[in-house]
Amino acid sequence: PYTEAANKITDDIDVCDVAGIFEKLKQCDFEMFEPKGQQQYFFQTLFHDDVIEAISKVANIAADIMTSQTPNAIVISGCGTSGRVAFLTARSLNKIVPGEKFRYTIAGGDKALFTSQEAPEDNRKAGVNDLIKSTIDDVKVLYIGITCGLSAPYVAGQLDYCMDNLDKFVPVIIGFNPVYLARKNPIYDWDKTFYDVVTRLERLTSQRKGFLINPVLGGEAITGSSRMKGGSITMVILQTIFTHALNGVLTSSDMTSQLECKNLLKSYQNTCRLFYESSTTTVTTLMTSATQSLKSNSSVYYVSSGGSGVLGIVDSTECIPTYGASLDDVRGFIVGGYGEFNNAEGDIGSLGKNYQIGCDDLSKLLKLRDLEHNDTILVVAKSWDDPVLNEIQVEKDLGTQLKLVAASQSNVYVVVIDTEQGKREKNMPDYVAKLFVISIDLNEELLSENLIEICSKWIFNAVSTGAHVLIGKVFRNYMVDLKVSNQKLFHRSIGIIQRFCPSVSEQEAMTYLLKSIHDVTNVDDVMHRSIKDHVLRATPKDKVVPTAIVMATTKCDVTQARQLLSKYHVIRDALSSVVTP
Ligand code: F1P
Repeated sequence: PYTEAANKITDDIDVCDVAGIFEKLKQCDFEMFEPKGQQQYFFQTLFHDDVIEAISKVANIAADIMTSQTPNAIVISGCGTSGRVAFLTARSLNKIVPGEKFRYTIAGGDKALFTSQEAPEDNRKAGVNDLIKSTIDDVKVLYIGITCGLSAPYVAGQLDYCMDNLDKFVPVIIGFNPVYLARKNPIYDWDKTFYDVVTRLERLTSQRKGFLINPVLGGEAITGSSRMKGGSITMVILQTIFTHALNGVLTSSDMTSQLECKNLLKSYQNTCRLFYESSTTTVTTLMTSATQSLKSNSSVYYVSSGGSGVLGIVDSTECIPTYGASLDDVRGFIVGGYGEFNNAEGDIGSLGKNYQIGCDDLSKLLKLRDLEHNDTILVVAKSWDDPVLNEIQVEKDLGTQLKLVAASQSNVYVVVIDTEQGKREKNMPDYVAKLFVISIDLNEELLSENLIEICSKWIFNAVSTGAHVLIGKVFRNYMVDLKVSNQKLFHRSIGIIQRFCPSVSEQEAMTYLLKSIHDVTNVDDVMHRSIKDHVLRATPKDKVVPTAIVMATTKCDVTQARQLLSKYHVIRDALSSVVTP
């Protein structure tokens, strides 16, 4: 699948310096709008007529629901980053559309907004139950399921349920593979695969009873890391649908409607270009600082307000399963905490520190931190009026703490993304190491908040990706130290092992993976177990895939492989010692 394919642009990202990494991330993100390489000749991309037509049709249905008086709803749903983007979208639209019509469901519930909960992604029954629960009182529901890889069982279950109940649901799927590359692996406890379900949807599209929005984006910068381009284009598509719906789509003809959608999409493309043209120094400085922090066992903290606050939290959440990062390496905080976050289950801060997301939580955390730490604190503001800029003034609790940590080794950076060139209203507190202003000159009143928000996502994604690459968590452009925490990641791991040991078959690669997961030299006793069992055992374990790669390349046993890895601090160094170029 294209979402799991390695991208040629980032082949050697692991040996690049900050400037090189920034350049590659930029080229990869540009591909969201204009993919390079062979796929553009075979598959539809974002600006393909069919994609734009589907977006415009879905916007029409959304507009109907948004203006109707009957109890109708729009449910946006997904797993991991896709579910978090669903939440972000529902959250911001409920603020402007009366009637709380927007809902979200995410595999694993609200816990999954803050920490990775990948096992529930494989649970299609939980998907159905969550959907039924959130739409029990509704007459008509626009269901938008997001799964970048066209793969998540949680979404497959919901989609199938919608198609069984077409009198109530209009199903829409957003993903980034052609249908024939949808996942064909069996889904636990079911006789259908994702492929089966999405081909059923494809048949409905000709009758306009369902919609499929699946442009190809080109491979992710870090192979399979759909939190990056996948998450960004999901935001672009959802925001285009709903902005267009809010713009009064119902009064326009099909042609005009499609043209308007195209223009909205072009605004994002334009913003992406402007952002990358004006942010080189900002992002490379931040990447360097974040790298220093992670190298010295310190942390990277993001602080923002509103949607950018949510996006900072979303970015940090994915670092753990993607890079084997610790819970403390990268964390996000939002001005106003849960009061502002506005998730369905409310304040779940009592579940542990990773669910504590307010500025007061950060402030408490910094108070307890010894001054030896070399943290990077990144404050991203969406304008000079952004409340986060008040929050960091020294007379406030957080500001006072930041001043203290800045006096030691920690670095506090402020980025203001501004749409008005040259407008500077606030003086920064003295402790701020550097203020960056990214000016995005936009003529898009209505979209400007969304466009700035997505720029903050690109900043967070680039900083966390760059820093993890620079501390050696990536080998070539593969996330070799991923957590093997669900079916998709189990299969991705087999692919990664084969990538570095091309001589081993898929079956052999799986054998090495199982040896690593179960710590055995002979897999006879574990082979018959289900993938679900393997995943359960693998989830809490460290260095599962690197261990399997070492075994596969050197033909050693699991103990020897672990011994070799323990000699190295850096995964990349360990693997380059055994993998021949
Ligand atoms: C959902 C997801 C990703 C995450 C990881 C596990 O993927 O949670 O967001 O990064 O790859 O899967 P998808 O269903 O959107 O393809």
